[in-house]
Amino acid sequence: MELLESSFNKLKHEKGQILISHNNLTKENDRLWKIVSKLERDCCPENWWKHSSSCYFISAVEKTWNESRQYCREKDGDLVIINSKEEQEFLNDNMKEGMKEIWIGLSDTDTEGVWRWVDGTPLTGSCRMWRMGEPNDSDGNEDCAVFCRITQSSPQHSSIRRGHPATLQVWNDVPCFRPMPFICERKQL
Ligand code: 2F8
Ligand code: CA
Repeated sequence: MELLESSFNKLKHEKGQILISHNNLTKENDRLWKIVSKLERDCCPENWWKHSSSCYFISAVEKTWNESRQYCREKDGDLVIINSKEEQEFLNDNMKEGMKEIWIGLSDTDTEGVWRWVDGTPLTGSCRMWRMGEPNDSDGNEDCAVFCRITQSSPQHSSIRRGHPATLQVWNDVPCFRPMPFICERKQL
């Protein structure tokens, strides 16, 4: 009887210890999840750039517009949506030397002449940055938009560097099936 009682007390004590450990581990688990979720909010994946509240990826390979979009979506992003001239300048500055044209998340595939971003929002007045004469749907076959990188030899280059009002009118419509590099954007949580 005494032996049973002593075993019971021992087990009761062990149960208490286990409950305390369990509580401590639960607290530690919560603390670590908070760190993980902060890191997910603040960090971008490897080879992506953080800017403002987004992560950006500029591809080295070339794909059609649809394939590019699929690639970005597989990485929890989409082709880039450009909301400001400042974002446009950031992208231009981060494109690699030698890159001329690069896909952005803008197309008029659904309705000719109605340009929409990949999230379905229509292209609005203040942020339309078409090159002069574009979009022209050349040969009736241009439904996807590219960003034409401004280089030192571009006519816009000197005025940008002198800090003139933005002359970043650099979008063009081209055939969606052309292989091009592309820019993905992933909004941070
Ligand atoms: O490659 C298609 C592209 O060809 C020309 O630009 C190099 C056209 N520009 C003009 O006609 C001024 C683009 O509109 C056309 O998309
Ligand atoms: Ca065009």
